[in-house]
Amino acid sequence: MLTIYGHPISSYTWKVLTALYENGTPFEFITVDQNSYADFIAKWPMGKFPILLDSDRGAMVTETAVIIEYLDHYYPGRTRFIPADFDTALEVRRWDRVCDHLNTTMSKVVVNNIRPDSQRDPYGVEEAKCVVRGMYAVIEAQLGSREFLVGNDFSLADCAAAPALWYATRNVPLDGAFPRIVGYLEHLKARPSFARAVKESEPLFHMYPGA
Ligand SMILES: N[C@@H](CCC(=O)N[C@@H](CS)C(=O)NCC(=O)O)C(=O)O
Repeated sequence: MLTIYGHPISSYTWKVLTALYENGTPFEFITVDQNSYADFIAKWPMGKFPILLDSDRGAMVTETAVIIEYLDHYYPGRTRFIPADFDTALEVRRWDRVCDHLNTTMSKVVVNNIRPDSQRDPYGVEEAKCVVRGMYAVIEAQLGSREFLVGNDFSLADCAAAPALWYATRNVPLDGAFPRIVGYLEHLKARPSFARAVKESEPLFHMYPGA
C-alpha cells in the first residue's frame, strides 16, 4: 500500500499527485494538518512534504523528484516519467530541477501574501519575481515548438512544470512576453492527471491568496 502525506493545495504535492493520477496508481492520502502533523514530523523531521510510504517494500521516500522516479521504477504504468535513453533522462532531470527552483522561488511570493503586514518582505519578493521572470525566459526558449518540456513525451519534467507554472503565473504575470508558456500551461491544465489535482484542491483555495 502506498501512502502520501501531503496537502491538497501544496504545489509539490500536486507534482506527485499528477504522477500518481497519470497511471491510476492506487494510494491513500493523509493531509498534513493539526491532526497528522506530529505523526508526519516524527517520520520526516525536515518537515517538507509530500512524502511517500510504501508498506509493501518497507520504504519511505522523500523529495518529489525521487518519489516520481521511485514510482516509475517500482510501479510503472502507461506513462513513463524517466526516459530510457540516458541523455534524454538527464535532460528530464535537469528541467525537473529548473522547475523545482521556479516552484520554490515562486512560493516566496505566494507565502508573502499570507504573512502579517509586519512580517512582509517586499525586497525579497521583488528579488524572487526577478528570478521567476528569468526562469520564464529559459522555459520559453526550451519549449520551442515542443509539446512537452523535454522530447516528445510527458515526463517528470512536466510533472514539475505544471504546478510551478500554475502558481507562478498567477503571481508573476507573463505580460504577453511568453506565448509558448501560455500554450504549454493550457496544454498541462487540460491533462486529466494535473486537472484532477487542481480540481480536488479548489475547495481550499481560500486558504492561499496566491491560488
Ligand atoms: N525539495 C522538496 C520541496 C518540498 C516542499 O518545499 N514542500 C512544501 C510544500 S509545497 C513544504 O513542505 N512546505 C512546508 C515547509 O517548508 O515548512 C521536494 O521536492 O519534495
